[in-house]
Parts: sequence; C-alpha cells; structure tokens
Amino acid sequence: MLKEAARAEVRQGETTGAEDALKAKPRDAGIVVAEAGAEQELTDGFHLVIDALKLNGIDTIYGVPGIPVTDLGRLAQAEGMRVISFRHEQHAGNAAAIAGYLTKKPGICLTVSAPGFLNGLTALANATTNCFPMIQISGSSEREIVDLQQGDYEEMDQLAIAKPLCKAAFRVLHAADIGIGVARAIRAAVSGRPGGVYLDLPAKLFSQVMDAKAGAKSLVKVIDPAPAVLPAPAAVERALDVLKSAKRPLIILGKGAAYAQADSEIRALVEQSGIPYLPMSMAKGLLPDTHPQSASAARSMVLKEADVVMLIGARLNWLLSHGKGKTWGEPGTQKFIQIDIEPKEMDSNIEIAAPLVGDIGSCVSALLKGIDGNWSVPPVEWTSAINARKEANLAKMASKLLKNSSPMDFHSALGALRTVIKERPDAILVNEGANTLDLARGVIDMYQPRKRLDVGTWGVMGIGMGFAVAAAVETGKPVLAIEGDSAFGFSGMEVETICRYNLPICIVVFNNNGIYRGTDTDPTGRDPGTTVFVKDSRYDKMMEAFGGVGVHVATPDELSRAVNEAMDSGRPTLINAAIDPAAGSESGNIGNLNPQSVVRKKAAA
Ligand code: ADP
Ligand code: TPW
Ligand code: MG
Repeated sequence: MLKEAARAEVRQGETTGAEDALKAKPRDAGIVVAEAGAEQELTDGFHLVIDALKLNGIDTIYGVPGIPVTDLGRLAQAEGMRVISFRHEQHAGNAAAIAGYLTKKPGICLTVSAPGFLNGLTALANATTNCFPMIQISGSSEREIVDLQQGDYEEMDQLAIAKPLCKAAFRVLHAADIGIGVARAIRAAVSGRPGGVYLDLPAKLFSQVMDAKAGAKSLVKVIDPAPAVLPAPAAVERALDVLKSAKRPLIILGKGAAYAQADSEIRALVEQSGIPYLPMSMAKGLLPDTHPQSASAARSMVLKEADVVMLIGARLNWLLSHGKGKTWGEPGTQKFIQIDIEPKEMDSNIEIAAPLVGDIGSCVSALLKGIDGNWSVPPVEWTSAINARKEANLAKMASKLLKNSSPMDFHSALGALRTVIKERPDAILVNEGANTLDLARGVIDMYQPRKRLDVGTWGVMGIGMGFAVAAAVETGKPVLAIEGDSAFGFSGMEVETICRYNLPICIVVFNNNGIYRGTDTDPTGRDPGTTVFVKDSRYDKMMEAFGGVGVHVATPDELSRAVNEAMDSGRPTLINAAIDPAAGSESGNIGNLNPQSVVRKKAAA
C-alpha cells in the first residue's frame, strides 16, 4: 500500500502512469482520485495484482522482466513472492505449466508485450493441450493505440491472438477489476479440464491508483476453485457392468490420473480389482513401475488382446493410436470405459461403451464401492499370459542394460540412470529427446507419483530446463534431466538460470552429435547434414561458464559416478554423456509417423 504523502516514492518503472492517474479526474468507478496532499492510503494496479495472487495462495511467478511488467516482478519479490526470472519466456511458461501440474494451482508466467507474449504463448498452448493449469499474465500496449493500429511500442492485439490457443482469455482495464479478473483466470485454469488461461493487463492498468481499502475489498478469494464433479450413479453402474463382463480387462492410467492426486484411491482400485494396468508416460510411478500388476513390459500384447479397457485420465489420441488400427484388437471386439472430467472427450475417436464423466477421485471412489462386494478378479489365464510376456521382454532388456561399452549406446547409459532413480525414488525425472526420450521411458522405472515430467501430448522439444527449474522450485527435490543433445539445445541457455538460483538440478545430455543420430551428411558435400551438430560438443562447458559443475563421461560407470555426485551435492551439474552417433533410430519409437521420401530412399539404394 502507498501513502499519498509518499507519492514521490511510487515506483514508476518505465511508465509515468502512476503520476498521471493521481492527477486525473475520476474516469471510472472504483478509481479514487487523490487530491494533492491528502493523507489517503492508496494502492495501485501492481500491488493489486500481487495481492490478488497472494490472496489465492499463489506464491511463485515465472517470467521475464521488461516494459510494462518490470516493477510487477520487483514488487512481487519485495512482497515475499518467489520470482524466477528466465532468459526466454517459453521456458518461464513451461515452468509455470508444470508447476500447475505438480501443485494443482495455476502456475503463473509473466511476460512483456508482443514478442515476449508470443514467446510465452507456445508454452500456454502446450499447457492447454496437456491439460496443465497455468495463467500467462502479460503486459500489453495501450488499447487506444493498438485498436487504431497507430504503432505503439510493442503493439499487438494480444487478447485476440491468445484466445484460440488457450482455454480462456481475459483483459482487465480498471484497477478495481483486477481482483475479479485474477479470480476468473484462476477458476478457468483449474476447474473442469485444466488448461492455460491468458490474462491481458495493459500498461496503464499497473499505475492506476485507487483507495487502498476499496482495493482490498475488490479482491476475490476463489472459493472451491476446482469443484468436485460427481459421476451419475447410473453411469457408475454401467461402468461396473462392463468391467464385470470382462475376461481380459486392462486399466490405462494417464497423466490426468496423476494430476488428480487421487493416488490412494487409484492404487486401491487397481489392487482390489486385480486388473492389470498400463501407465502412460507421465502416469509412471502412480503405482511403482515394479508393481506386479504393471503391464508396461507387455504393452503391445495387452492393447491388442484386452476385451475391456478402462481409461483413467488418458485420451485416445495418437499416443494410443486413436483406439484403433493394428495396435488394437479387431474393431468391435474391445469395449472402452472412460473416466474424464471433460464430457466432450467421450467418443472422440471410437465409441465409449461406458463414459464416466467426473473428477477422477470421485469416479474411482464410486467404482471402488462396487468392487468390494462380489467382485471376482480377472481370470488367471489373462494375468499369467501377461506375466509370461513381461518376463520375456524384461530379460531381453536386462542384457542390453548391462553392457559397459564405449562409446555408450542408449541402453548402457540408461542402465546406469535406471539405478540412480531406483536408489533415489523421490528425485524428479525430466526427459526429452527422441531416442533419449523413448528409451528412457521404457528403461527407467518410476516409483512415486508425478516424478516423471516429459514432452507430453505434443511431443514438444524445449520443455527441459523450464520443467526442471519449476520441479526444483516447487518440490525442493533433486531433479535429473535426461536430455537429447538436440532437445537440450532448445532451452540450454537456462543453465544460467539454474546456476543463478542454485537449483539442485543435474542435466545429463545424451550427446550423439545430432537429432536421432549424428551420422547424416549433405549429399552435395557442401554443408553439414541437416540433422547433425558440431561433433563431440562440450555441453558441460556451458554449465561451467556460469559456475556450475561440468563433467564429460564416456562409460556407464563414469556416468553413474558423476550423477550420484551431483545428486549428493545438490549443485547445478551438466554431464555430457558421449553416445555412439550411430546408435539411435530415426524419430525414436515413432518412426511410423515420419513420412519418408520413397524417391530419396531409392536413390540412396
Ligand atoms: P496421457 O497423455 O497421459 O494419455 P492425456 O493428457 O491424454 O493423458 O489425458 C488426460 C485427461 O485427463 C484429459 O482428457 C483431462 O480432461 C483429464 N483430466 C485431467 N484432470 C482430471 C481430473 N481431475 N479428473 C478427471 N479427468 C481429468
Ligand atoms: C518444438 C521435432 C522431435 S525429437 C527432436 C526434434 C527436433 C530431437 C531429437 O534429437 P535429440 O534426441 O534430442 O538429440 P536423440 O536421442 O534421438 O538424438 N521442434 C519442436 N518439437 C519437436 N518435437 C521437434 C521440433 C523433434
Ligand atoms: Mg541426439
């Protein structure tokens, strides 16, 4: 709060708006004009935004400073909020998104106008796609000038641009509406299917001044921001009937199930029903991957052979081959039950026999009631067939993991990291790349919920450092980021941020000299191949440049020693792990989605 007498100390940042507002005639309801010299307690737009966030339990902002939000960051820090300044907005946005996923409170990303806004927008769109709750708060230029297209500093109609890319978008023009604007943004982000929300705050708003008491009254503490959504009893009955009819049932857990934080209910459902389950990538660890009912190591088999599939917080998108095609059984032979808070998700790709619309905690609890009584566990033919397949596949993998080769291939390097996570199950694993992603997902068992953070629904590169920073900030746990060398490059500059905030993050760059492989060449001989990088780059030196620890390793033993040292010390560390440039395959596990030129292949043959 500001005292009128102390008006001269009002921070002006890069605007003179505060002074203007004090002199102005009352234009709008709620803005109290202070006559010069009056002893009135005042507040301004900056403080109201901060107070509104704090009132709603939001204590961290991820962003990049600049006009018109520089002072917002400063003041937020002064008011006790954690403000994490990044080197690029996309990474701040990714940090906010994953903070939202981890905490169920919207993560906040703060950006400057036009270019900064656009840099953050990729993360906002990605958050929406992944159902992560976040709010991008962006400063913007003045409406009067933007709407007449008169060429303001960083002019852009940001609200219009954000709208199609997020779940909801709002603009606040009057200081007295900041409370309600922030409240709407919070509720929109976390209620129902979570997602990204855009909040547009034009520069002038920040320096608008109003009576402090009226300002405090204008704030809104959102009551029950994400209300429970109870499934209809008939829908629960229907789902139970379908489930009971199954001979070869399967549960698929998605990241919505991990987000819901209904961990004990989900575990009870799996264990009391005896149904084998398959975790999607970020649902790994919801139950430990070593759980006897996990069907991960028999994935292709269970997807093809299950007769009833219950999806819990997982969509039938490309990651599950849309519920049809050769990944699945004969059309019409498999029935689906789907638990989701978003009714529109049902029948998105194929018919859902038993849609169960509600929040996962409520739906799973309702199902559990139907499972204690006369429930019979799935036939032993089904579970033992799965176990046999699992054992065979795990044995095949085990021998690959033990090789102590130099140069390392993906498996031998991942074998070392698998042990690290086994011994440190509370560490958070961030993972991106192609081979580095797909193979790590299969090799590294997770033991606790919400410990695996990765490229999600879009398979987007660049989430690495933003996710790692937020994971460390929000949980205080050590973070291990396993990064393809290409993937790392998208957010690599944030190693400075990691060093600046001295975060317990250990980055392992799987350096195979390129995207998928390091062996491509330019057929004309003029330039480097399109998928390769400078050979044997020393990414470890980047970390050293900012005062962190850089290590170069060539064997699994060296790798495991270096990671353990980093995790013990908690110091920012980057381990450059040399991987055989010829070891990877094009597009990792999703080569089938990669159109390749038949003509080029013929010519090469
Ligand atoms: P995955 O990629 O792991 O398969 P998706 O992102 O495709 O997971 O699916 C997550 C689903 O979870 C979304 O359809 C979303 O609506 C749903 N969801 C998110 N939170 C909840 C919740 N609390 N209750 C019910 N459904 C939820
Ligand atoms: C924003 C396309 C998918 S995977 C990948 C790219 C560029 C990098 C793979 O190389 P990396 O991994 O990380 O070295 P590895 O182990 O196989 O060598 N731009 C965005 N997102 C995506 N997904 C791409 C490009 C892509
Ligand atoms: Mg690579």
